[in-house]
Amino acid sequence: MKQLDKFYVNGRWVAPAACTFADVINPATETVSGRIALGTPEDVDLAVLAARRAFASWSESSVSERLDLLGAILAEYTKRTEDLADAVTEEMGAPRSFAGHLHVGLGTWHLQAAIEILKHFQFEEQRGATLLRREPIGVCGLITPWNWPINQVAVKVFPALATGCTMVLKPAQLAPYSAQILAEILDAAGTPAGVFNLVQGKGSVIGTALSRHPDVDMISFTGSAEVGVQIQKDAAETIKRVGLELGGKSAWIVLDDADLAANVGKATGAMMSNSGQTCSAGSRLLIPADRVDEAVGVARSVAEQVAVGNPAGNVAMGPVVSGGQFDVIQRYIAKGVDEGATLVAGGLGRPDGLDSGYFVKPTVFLGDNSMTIAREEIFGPVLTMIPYKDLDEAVAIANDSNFGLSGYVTGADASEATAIAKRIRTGAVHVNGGFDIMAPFGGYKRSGNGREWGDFGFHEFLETKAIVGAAAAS
Ligand code: TAP
Repeated sequence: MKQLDKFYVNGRWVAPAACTFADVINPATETVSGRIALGTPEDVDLAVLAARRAFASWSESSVSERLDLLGAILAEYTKRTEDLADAVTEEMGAPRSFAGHLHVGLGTWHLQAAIEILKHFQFEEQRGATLLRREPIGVCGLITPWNWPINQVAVKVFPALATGCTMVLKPAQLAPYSAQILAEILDAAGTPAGVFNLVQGKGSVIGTALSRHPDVDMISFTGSAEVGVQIQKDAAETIKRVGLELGGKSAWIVLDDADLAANVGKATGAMMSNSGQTCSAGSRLLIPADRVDEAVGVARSVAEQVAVGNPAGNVAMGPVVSGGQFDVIQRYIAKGVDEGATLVAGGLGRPDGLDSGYFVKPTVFLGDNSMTIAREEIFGPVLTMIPYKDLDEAVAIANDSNFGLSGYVTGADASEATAIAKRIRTGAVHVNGGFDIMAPFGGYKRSGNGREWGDFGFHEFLETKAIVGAAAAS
């Protein structure tokens, strides 16, 4: 039983201001795996004060000092990868091998990317008579969700460190373990006191206190649109920058060619990974109307073969994160049936043989884009297949969404797929499974306003200063 009863503030593990605790539930067993202390606004004040004091020197640190620190963090992170993977499996239920390779792997890759970018990043640039300087924005409040707990923390903490910012991290209550280990890693790497601070607790308390805090210069938030709206309201009074990475309802367009069956299979499998709890998941699968039967047959067969079970074992899909999330997903599945969508695979209830744990059946519907299951983010292993008559209609359906996070186009002709990708109004489109750790990640429309990953992630944490008429560097 884990006991997280200290916060990391000003380079030390300190007792919280008040002694209130919350249980952490293992979603595979529904049993209590540990307890975390719940912070108060007083804890936030101390952490922000530490970050403010540390900003004076860290913002002036040299690139080589920051590279030394990031290198030391990479060494410590590498030592703790097994612990991190165990933590992710325990806190949010990702299969252990998947947690190790992808959840923890993404943290390594983002850290390596930050190091490479920092080596060459132009913090100063002479443009005519003006010296442009990119300066750290200041003290940052980082608020993260539970679904990719290390990745979401990594894409904020590493660029913030690299650009000379100081920070207070508030991870999701449901997934506190991996963030706590990350704080231990930063401590072991010798992060200067106050540069990184961690306060655990409720979003409505810690998140609100950070968003409203007069001495926090920026909030970087990943999570739901509803909370994103609230944070913007809370931050408005102090005019702080608010970076938002929100939800999605991304379309995956399968082109009408010889690769159709293989691509429907890939899209269905991808939807079920991480139990469908991925903001950029291709949760609307757009298929040619005259090949519906073939596509439905492939999707059914793939969904029915997904091995669901104890994430410690050799499974493709573990549980969803919590009882609350399980109930939300069940309601969406019921709504899909009520609204007349055809159930292709899965459905209500747990998979056969699983009587406890928050396990959901890999579920596929055939429906249309007006249905709730096509319009709202379910955040579970539920795929909605939608037929299209021609490519103009496919693009129109893809763009007919309040969200604009991601998109996918797969087909034999990469040029044709790329031309379609250009017409989709989202922050990213993946052609034939393309993946790039340096590519910017973020959304159009209600999917947010920022761009993380790669050098775009650095710009999130920088202010631009113009020194007009600056003396040329000697
Ligand atoms: P949320 O409920 O929005 O929670 C995200 C974080 O915000 C948590 O740490 C939460 O704390 C905190 N929070 C809650 N209320 C707050 C408030 N009033 N002020 C400040 N912070 C507050 O999201 P979730 O359920 O954890 O994650 C799922 C959502 O995140 C989905 O919509 C998903 O699409 C989105 N997401 C987006 C992306 C990108 S990059 N676009 C990536 C991953 C996830 P508690 O832990 O106490 O609730």
